[in-house]
Amino acid sequence: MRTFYSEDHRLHFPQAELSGGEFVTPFERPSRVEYVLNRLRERGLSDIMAPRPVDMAPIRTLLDPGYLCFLETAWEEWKREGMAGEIIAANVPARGMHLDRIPTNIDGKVGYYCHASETAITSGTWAAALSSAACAQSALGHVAAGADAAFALCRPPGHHATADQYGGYCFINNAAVVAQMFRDKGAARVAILDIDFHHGNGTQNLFYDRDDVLFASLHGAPQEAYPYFLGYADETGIGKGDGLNLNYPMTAGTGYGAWAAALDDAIGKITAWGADALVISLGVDAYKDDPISFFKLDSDDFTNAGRRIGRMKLPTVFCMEGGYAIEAVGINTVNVLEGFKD
Ligand code: SP5
Ligand code: ZN
Repeated sequence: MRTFYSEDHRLHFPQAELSGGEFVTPFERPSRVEYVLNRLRERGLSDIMAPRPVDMAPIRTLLDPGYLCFLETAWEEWKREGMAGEIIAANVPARGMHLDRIPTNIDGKVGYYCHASETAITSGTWAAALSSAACAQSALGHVAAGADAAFALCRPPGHHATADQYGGYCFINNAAVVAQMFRDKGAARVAILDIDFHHGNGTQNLFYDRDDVLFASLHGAPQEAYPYFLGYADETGIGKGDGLNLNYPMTAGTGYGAWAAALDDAIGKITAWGADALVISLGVDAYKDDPISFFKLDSDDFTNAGRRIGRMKLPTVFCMEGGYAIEAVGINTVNVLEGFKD
């Protein structure tokens, strides 16, 4: 399986994440990707290519123009206002306030376009987010040209980003862009299966009312886990999208038995629906030692999960999402890819 990877991800390296009231080195850090690259090479998956330049057209189709303009210019504006540190949201529109009036002040704009203050923007964030999307697009191109599957080693990740909000370490929803491009290239029904520990709120949101893209997510229950305000089982889609949003929230301590049962249920529904292309939001933070998550998967379980996904025999693009137990991120990610190929 070919991997698409851009070293430009390194341009996104904020120094600070607000976690438990402290500034810590962000969990989502550049070295994550180095562990995955090393493991790919160690296992002989050494077909690793740089992506083609990003294609803005599908990104503009899916995302809000004001949001894209904000991401492109935020750092410059922030600095122009004389802000000393990285961009961190401090004021967000809350209950009882206007949700649709965009401030002119950069601090206000940041709050408008952000949903989670753990995610900082720094000078290279936009360039890195574009390189991440470029990896996803090239992986899609490779599969559209006939490959069974491809792996986009995306960083920063994407599944928490909506049409007009960043957060959860995500800026451009790479998996959603791939799904849209599968559609544009003629796939009638595209399924997105999100196995990251966190609910893929951005992806759900982008396709909630659509009947051409099914979204299924296995994640920590929102009562207990970020993103807290979306991801309940009763969110099933709306309008013609009704029935095509499948949430599998699971409680703290969930192990592979219950997790794999949810995975099989999602796979069964994707198959029954008749998907002709598949996008995997490949987070490995369901791992037992992940520092910010609470499922209990072992490394071997990721191989088994990959095998189950592979049995669908669909053209598949894997987009890297989360996973923060850094040394194990490479092993667990590559285990999914190897299981898929078996
Ligand atoms: C792509 C992805 O996996 N995003 C995850 C975003 C998680 N945001 C919340 C982080 C909360 C960190 N608090 C950690 C406390 C550790 N004791
Ligand atoms: Zn995650």
